[in-house]
Amino acid sequence: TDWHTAYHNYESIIEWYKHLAKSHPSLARYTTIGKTAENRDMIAVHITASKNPGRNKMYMQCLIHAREWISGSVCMYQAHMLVQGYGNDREITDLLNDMEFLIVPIVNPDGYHYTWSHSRLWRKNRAVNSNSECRGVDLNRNFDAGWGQGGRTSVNECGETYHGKKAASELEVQHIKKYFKKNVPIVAAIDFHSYGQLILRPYGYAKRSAQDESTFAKMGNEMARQMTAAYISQRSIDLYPACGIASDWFYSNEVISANKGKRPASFTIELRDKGPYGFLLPKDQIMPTVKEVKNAVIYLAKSVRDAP
Ligand code: 0X9
Ligand code: ZN
Repeated sequence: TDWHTAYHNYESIIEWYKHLAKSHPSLARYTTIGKTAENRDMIAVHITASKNPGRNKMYMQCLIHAREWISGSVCMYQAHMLVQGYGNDREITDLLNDMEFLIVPIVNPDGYHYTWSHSRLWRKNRAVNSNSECRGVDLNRNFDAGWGQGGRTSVNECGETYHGKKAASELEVQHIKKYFKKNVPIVAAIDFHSYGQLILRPYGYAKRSAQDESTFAKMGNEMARQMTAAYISQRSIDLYPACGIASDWFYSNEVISANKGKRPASFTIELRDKGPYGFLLPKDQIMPTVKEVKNAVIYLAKSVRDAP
């Protein structure tokens, strides 16, 4: 549809999700999960046809990095395809009958707003840092998963990857953590970024392999295969080491113990492209990108649902 051939600002995206929930009351539920420093809402949308999705919950988040606009399009399209597919598409109907999809479409509202109003290539949130002129914390360095342990991260407030004063110092990270733990058990999680066309699995901060390495490798490889354009599946750290990232936290002991011992399949997906346009991905690549992601999402959902 027309909606998925352009990028949309913070306010339009929020209105779109409100409308989605309103027009599909039996499938979609809109909630707010907290406020940002600039008083914007962080929202979540839950999509299911089941009264009791039990252990089958899959989480997706978008726009933790403000400038990665295609990520926002991907969450919107997945929500759209799920509600439209129910009753029309056999596979999606089956999925929604026993699974719940939890979507946080804009993890970084203040940063995203800033990319529309002031600076297209802003990455971090817009926190005021004490003792510095420079604003913003990289939310994908602020989670407590190896926080502050080096790799591609910055202790400098002015850096693009500034990790914050301490782990989970940022409101956005606090809200995501609280929300995630409140909604356990969650069996799969995807954090959407751009760019590079990569399917990344834990860990990002540690050289050791995840306990589920062989399962995650298989899932990652299959997601890559499901996507029509060339995506590469690898461990996060083999791209470069980075600590405090969201997808490592989704796979952390803190989550696993809240999750009754169940370890979520957790991925970071770097969307299109491989460089020519980078963060400024042209509108005509929105549809092909969101559709290839749909195949990966459906595959991962089925594979965690059917897991023993
Ligand atoms: O650096 C990041 O936060 C992610 N890449 S981005 O260009 N979207 O900023 C990748 C994080 C993946 N984890 C590791 N490479 N360790
Ligand atoms: Zn990113």
